[in-house]
Amino acid sequence: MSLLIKNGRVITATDDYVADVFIVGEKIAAIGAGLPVKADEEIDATGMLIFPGGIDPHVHLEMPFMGTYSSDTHETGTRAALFGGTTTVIDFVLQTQGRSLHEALGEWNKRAHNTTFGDYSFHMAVTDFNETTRKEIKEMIEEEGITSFKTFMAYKGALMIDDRQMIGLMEEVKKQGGLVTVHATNGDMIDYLVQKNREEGNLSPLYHYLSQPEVTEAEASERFIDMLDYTGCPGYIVHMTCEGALNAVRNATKRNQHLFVETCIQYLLLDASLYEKNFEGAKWVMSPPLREKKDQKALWSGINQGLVNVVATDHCPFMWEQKKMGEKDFSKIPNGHPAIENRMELLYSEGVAAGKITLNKFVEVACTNPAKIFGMFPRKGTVAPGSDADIVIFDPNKKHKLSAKTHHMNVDYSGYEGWEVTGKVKSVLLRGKVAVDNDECKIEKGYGQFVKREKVSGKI
Ligand code: DUC
Ligand code: ZN
Ligand code: ZN
Repeated sequence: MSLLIKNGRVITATDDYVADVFIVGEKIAAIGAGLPVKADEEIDATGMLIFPGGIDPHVHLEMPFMGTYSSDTHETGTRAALFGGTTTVIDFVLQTQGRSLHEALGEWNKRAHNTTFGDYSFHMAVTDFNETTRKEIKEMIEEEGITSFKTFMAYKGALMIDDRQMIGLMEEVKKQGGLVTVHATNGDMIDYLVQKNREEGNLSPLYHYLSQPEVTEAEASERFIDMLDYTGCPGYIVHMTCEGALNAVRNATKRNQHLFVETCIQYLLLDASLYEKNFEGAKWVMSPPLREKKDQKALWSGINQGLVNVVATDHCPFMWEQKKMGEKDFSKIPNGHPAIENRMELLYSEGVAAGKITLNKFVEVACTNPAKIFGMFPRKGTVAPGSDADIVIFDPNKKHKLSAKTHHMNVDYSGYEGWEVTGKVKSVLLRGKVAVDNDECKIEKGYGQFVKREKVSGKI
């Protein structure tokens, strides 16, 4: 089966030109102006942008968390992702404390195998680092193609590891050719502030925000970066939200550290004033919380300065009934926010169309860098001969509104209800197949494949 996408404006992290893209089977076979080829099917992409399928390296699908499960499964989440131009996601396997990494992987494999629409991979979240876990790191990397290991410096008593375990894990991961990723906030400080607010009867969503001040993130980020420097392990800080944490990264650049930084679309666009809406603020209860306008500015600058490498989502949706578990106590509101479907269009609209970042930067942070950092490049993350034909055909001028009434995520509200965005996904190809076309899904559940990843170099 072959397909010719004619006359689109091809955007990669470095290039911008009008050409035809010729696809044979699952791969891109050739790119050039007026390609003299005959294909089984043709798509006219005149006036459209052609960019690589988005890669969201931070999603939680059917995640057991805070006494419930995130409401998008691997099936519904990867399908919604495709509608929004994201063709590959990286979900998190969570080790249960006292159990092995293999046991956890077995559970997640059962959930994702033959159920996904889009391609996917896993990070392994290490919540209990001990001698058994140490031995499993090499097997995860070499046999399973899972090369990134997530750690939590917060969620005390559930997911958090201490600095002793962190150093041990970094040493082992470095030795085996992987990457340590981190939720970098100070778990003990947050625990203290949460308890204090509860005792004082401060129970509304606003106190979720006030229990995680900027210093809790800046301190943990700096500590993580120092431990990385000491061990020489490559690292990646997930969902960075604030100026204080970014300043710690700036210092690391002076030491030429192998450090990558991710922010999420919500931290670029939304701010903490949303927590003043009484219980409606629960829609944006996530950790870390939304911050201030000055932090948004710092993050956009960080993207342009190359300090922030990736824009992801931390997609972790909960139905409104689930959010209501914390109606009387903010600390019981399941943490998380839906965005897997909205990331690419929001970043294009508020980033590129609004003049904050270039088209090339958009592709770099949403597609290419996640592929490079996590060992999937050049198979994923670019439009080039030999790469998987994961392609978005995008109408840059079409305006539309985001709403829970029209989105495909399995969640009954939108964090962006009524937002008008410029630019819309028209069609999406996944490994050569049209997966979405004009708001219709064209593939079946189970088409998505697990992506085994390469060892990481710590450089991009
Ligand atoms: N933060 C969230 O808001 N949800 C899932 C996990 C996390 O770290
Ligand atoms: Zn986190
Ligand atoms: Zn997360």
